[in-house]
Amino acid sequence: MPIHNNDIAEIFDRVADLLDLSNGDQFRIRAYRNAARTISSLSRPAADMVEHQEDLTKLSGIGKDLAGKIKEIVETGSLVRLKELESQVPAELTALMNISDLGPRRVLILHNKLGISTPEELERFAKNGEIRQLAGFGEKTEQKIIAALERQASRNDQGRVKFIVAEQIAIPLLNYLRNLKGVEQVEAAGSFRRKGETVADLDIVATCTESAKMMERFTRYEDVERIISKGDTRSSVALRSGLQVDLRVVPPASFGAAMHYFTGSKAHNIAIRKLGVKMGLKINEYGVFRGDRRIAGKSEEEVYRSVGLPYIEPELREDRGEIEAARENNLPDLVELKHLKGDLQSHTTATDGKFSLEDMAEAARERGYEYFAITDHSKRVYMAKGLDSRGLAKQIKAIERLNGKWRTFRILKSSEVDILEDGSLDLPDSILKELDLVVCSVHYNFNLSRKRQTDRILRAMDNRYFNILAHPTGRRIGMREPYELDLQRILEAAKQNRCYLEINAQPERLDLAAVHVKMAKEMGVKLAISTDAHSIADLEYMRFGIAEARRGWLERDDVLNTRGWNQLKKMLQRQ
Ligand code: DGT
Ligand code: CA
Ligand code: CA
Ligand code: ZN
Repeated sequence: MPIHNNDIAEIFDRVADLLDLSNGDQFRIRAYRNAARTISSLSRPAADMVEHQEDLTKLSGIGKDLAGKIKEIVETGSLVRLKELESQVPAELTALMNISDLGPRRVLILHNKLGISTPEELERFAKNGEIRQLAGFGEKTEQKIIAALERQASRNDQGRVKFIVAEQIAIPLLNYLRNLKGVEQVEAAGSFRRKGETVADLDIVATCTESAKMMERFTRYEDVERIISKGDTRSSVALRSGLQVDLRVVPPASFGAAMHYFTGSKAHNIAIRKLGVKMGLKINEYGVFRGDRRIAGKSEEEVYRSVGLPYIEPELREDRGEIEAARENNLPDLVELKHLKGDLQSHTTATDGKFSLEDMAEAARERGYEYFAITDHSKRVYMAKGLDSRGLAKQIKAIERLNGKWRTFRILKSSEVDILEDGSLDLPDSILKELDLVVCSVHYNFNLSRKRQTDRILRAMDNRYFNILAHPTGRRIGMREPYELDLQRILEAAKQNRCYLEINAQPERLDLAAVHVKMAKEMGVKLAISTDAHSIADLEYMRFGIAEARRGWLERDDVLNTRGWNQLKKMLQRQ
């Protein structure tokens, strides 16, 4: 395996970290860090220099000792000094240092003050809001820690990342590229543009007057760990996060064709190409051709027009009927974020949320919502300190008091009631009848057979106060498979009982998934899009729910919470 400059830099940085953790000499620590910086910004491989026996001490910040260590790394692939240190410092703490933004000093503080030594412990303390209370660790740091932990957890074995992770990586990269000299258009294509639940790699299409220079700058982007290939019009890199990025620079006359081609999906492309063949057209990433003549390619609209179709939104491009619908001029007019009038699932400090009732409500109001359901957990969910009837009654009182404050906004009295194993609800009707809205969900006994799981939920739906089935399949992307369930029967029962299902917008849930969303629509069951927010920041998740809804063909009218309160209220009355 060739030793990249980055590998050497990483080893030096790690030595510095470990020296820091063990209270090492600050001078040595700085020397290692400087050396790491020097090596990582070398324009040619240090391995080459070693091979040609060049004098490494000519490099800034590299003395005899460090030159010897570089040689050692290049020749053996590792460093004895690093191994020594790794055996001296608590091994588990080094795992914490790999979590972004946690330098050795902070790891030591976390270890000494809170006894944290594993990522699991770190997550627990972060989620409990205990880290922000340490000196020098504000709430921002805590949120960063949680995000970093989730980024790690979300990378499943096929190397796909959740959409939100891809987004965090893609947006700064796109901005970086857009600011380069000569760059005209830069857009993400591929599964990322289709808002796939997970993304394997990023595909970027650009036009630029100086394409070779753009490639040069692209491959030097600070997050690049490895250059996989580099050419004048196409390059691929692997980022530190593990995500691969493909960049293609195309002539402006081909931009639309390239966007269409690289947005995919592959199945959609093939279907469009077939349509073209029937009309005597050749369609590829350079354009639409009749013989040798390019008849379209500048924009995607042109490409679609050339085969007699209106523009098809990226979220629909899965060859699941969109081409037929386009041909019949019957494409859905997809729901948008701005259509939503409220959020129908959220939690507060009364259970496992991070903000008070007042703060959550105020944040929802500031988003322009007309209503906002507070759905704290019920008592069975003891991990979240779920509320019993008395606790909920108290919250109802508090909500009624607060609701007096506003004219154009209201908090909906609600609960996320646990569906018990036998299908009964975790709270009695006597309290459910006091609520504006009852959201029900499964949190335990995931392993029941398909029949028992289905019967359990059907029975719950028989309760006349049941309104919305939340996170209906229980999946967590890359972490937990959905439980066994006959969704068809659930949807039939929902339709019959005037119940609804949820699209939970949490980026690792997205539950219902798009194909099931489409199934619900076809069966005439309306869906709620809810963030299940546990903090104010989580209210932002709504756009992921909207993306899933759009991937499932939903229009404004198919979504429960696009309605104003007066209409919604009627829809929540079962008889
Ligand atoms: P991913 O990366 O697995 O999350 O999903 P995509 O859809 O981004 O797939 P990717 O990166 O392999 O390819 C990007 C797009 O390029 C894909 O959506 C459609 C197009 N494409 C790739 N291979 C083919 C192919 O063999 N035929 C056609 N027609 N299009 C292809
Ligand atoms: Ca891709
Ligand atoms: Ca790709
Ligand atoms: Zn829940």
